[in-house]
Amino acid sequence: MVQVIFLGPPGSGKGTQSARLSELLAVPHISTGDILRTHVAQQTDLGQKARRFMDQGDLVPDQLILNMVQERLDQSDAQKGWILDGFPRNVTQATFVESLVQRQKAEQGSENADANGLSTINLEVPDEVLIERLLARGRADDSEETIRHRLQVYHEQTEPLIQFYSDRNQLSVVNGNLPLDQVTDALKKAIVA
Ligand code: B4P
Repeated sequence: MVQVIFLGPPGSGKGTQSARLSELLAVPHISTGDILRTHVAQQTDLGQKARRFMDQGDLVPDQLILNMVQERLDQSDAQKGWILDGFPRNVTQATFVESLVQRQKAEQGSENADANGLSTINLEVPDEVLIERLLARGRADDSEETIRHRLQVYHEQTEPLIQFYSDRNQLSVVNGNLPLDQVTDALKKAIVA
């Protein structure tokens, strides 16, 4: 089973590379940002609650995110593996995924559990390159002020996950500041299939 978690700051290429790898590895690309944007566009209850956090570049509260992710991971296509893009983004979310992966391993039994490959990848890109990329993309939350706030939130809340996964010997670091194909090649080598 292929399970990939993408860490990395906003604009590091998580979404771009997840879409490519999803095709190559034939597992679903699960982006919490994309799911949230669909909820906002459809004006669901969750979308209405999440919108102001997203517009300001803050993380959407965990109590809204965890249920949403659990529902998505319960769907049948996610039973054969997944690529998580933009989740986890803080230690509470990482602890949630960890217990979910352990439960899946236990359900599969010890024989198959050995084949269970979780890869956590940190895409590294300097802040000034991220700002340039996101300004060029120009999504609703890509104004310079919001980008700078998202980077601050990333450094404060998401960056500690680098230590979380390196303590567990589950972290690979990939240079995301290279042309797209070179990043994809490096990711293919880093992923435990
Ligand atoms: P996300 O949708 O996850 O947005 P992101 O981190 O900005 O995007 P990403 O990193 O995927 O962008 P990509 O590199 O593909 O989150 C948006 C908001 O949703 C958050 O601020 C938060 O409010 C909320 N949210 C989401 N998940 C949450 C969670 N788990 N908990 C709480 N809140 C959550 O693309 C960036 C640009 O770079 C593109 O234009 C791309 O073409 C370009 N690019 C990519 N790779 C490149 C390369 N190698 N060279 C040149 N350009 C490249």
